[in-house]
Amino acid sequence: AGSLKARVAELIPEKRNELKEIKTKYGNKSLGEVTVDMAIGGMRGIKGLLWDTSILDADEGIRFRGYTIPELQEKLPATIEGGEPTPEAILWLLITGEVPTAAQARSITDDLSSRATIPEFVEEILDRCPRDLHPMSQLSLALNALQRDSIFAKAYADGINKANYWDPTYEDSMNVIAKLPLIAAKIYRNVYKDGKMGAIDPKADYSQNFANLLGFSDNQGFTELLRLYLVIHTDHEGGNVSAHTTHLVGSALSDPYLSLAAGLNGLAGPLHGLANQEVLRWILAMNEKLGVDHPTREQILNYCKETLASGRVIPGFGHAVLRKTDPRYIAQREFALKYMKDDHLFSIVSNLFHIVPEVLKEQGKVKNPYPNVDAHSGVLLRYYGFVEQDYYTVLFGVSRAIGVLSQLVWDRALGLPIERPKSMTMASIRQMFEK
Ligand code: FCX
Repeated sequence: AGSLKARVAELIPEKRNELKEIKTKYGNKSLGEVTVDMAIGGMRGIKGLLWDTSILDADEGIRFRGYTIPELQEKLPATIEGGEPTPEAILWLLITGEVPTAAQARSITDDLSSRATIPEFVEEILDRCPRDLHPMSQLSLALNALQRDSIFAKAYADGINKANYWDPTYEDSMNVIAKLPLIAAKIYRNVYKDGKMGAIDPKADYSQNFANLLGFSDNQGFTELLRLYLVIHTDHEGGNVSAHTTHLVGSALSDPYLSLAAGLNGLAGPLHGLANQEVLRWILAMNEKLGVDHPTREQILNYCKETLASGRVIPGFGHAVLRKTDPRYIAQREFALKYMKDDHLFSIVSNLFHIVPEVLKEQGKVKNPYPNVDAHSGVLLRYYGFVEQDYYTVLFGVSRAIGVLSQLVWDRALGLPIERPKSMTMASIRQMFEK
């Protein structure tokens, strides 16, 4: 099986030509009008980014290099016969655009295992963190500390030719993806358990190693969930906060360590990746307030209305682009129906699926009242005893790294420039339109 890096090197000339052709043929074509509402409203709807690893259709949901999640589950090689696709397989797909063979996916497993070490000083930094420093803050801290080993930063200091920027970017990106489970698991073991952690097993795949490091090695169902989880959270086109930030910071030629750390700080936002933890927190708070384990639909309806009336959002519902139920939610629902159909928290999530959209539609201002990826994930993790919801967004971050770093390699290979949109003052807006 040819190596992933060799395949990338082969693809770069033709992709560079394809981009040149697009610039020549369509460079001066309009992608649509930019209005004042867009400039004020979070750039909603502005087509102003190039991002090849995935694209999001408002009705259909995400396609990873053209494939839907069911197509990934059908076409990508799995570790368990008939089981979930793996992060190694989607990494190959996202970087090359091609479905890997089982041997090619295996070559990624071996390559990542060979890179999976972290310097002692980074372990010591994590060991010094107070337990109440949020796991996402610790993750970003460790990633910035690892930057000392950036191959890109060193190559740039040594005067690397810009035509070769992609190479050290690839090496740093693979190193980061390989090291994230070690850092993430170290944080988990320090904050929630005894601080002790196992070692990488070269015979096990990425997800099994991650499960082992976390301390969930004897749980087949959890490892299969981790495979599905790590695949579906990788990428969600380029405009979401974590992807856009990684791309933006990388456009200044900050190396993959600094770029991803910035992106993960965005993922730690409650309206973005932190919703991953907020959903389960919200459900447990509802049960606690009602003093029940199985709230009735009536009770759930009233709690939703109270949440909105108090000026808070209902986490796990809505989306800036999607206008239908998130296919990443559906994939998790199918996993739950297969592995935990009688779980009581799953029954609450199912009730929310029926109740919340109606409440949000009635309220009238939410553009997408349907559940997103975060509405389901915590309940699945909790079923397997992974109960520490403050940690859930770290899992999201390990997965998202695979998507955004795959694109970062292409940002450099295609020579995308520093990103610098124009800003306006309120006065300059008024002057534009008031004669
Ligand atoms: N509960 C309550 N109000 C909501 C809401 C929700 N789930 N979703 C949107 N709204 C509100 C917005 O707050 C806004 O109110 P405002 O005009 O008073 O400010 C109004 O509805 C219009 O917002 P809308 O255009 O529909 O949504 P945005 O594009 O502004 O924001 C997110 C999209 C996802 C941020 C929004 O739906 C939200 O806050 N959801 C809850 C948090 C969440 O689940 N985030 C995860 C996002 C995603 F899945 C991911 O991380 O990948």
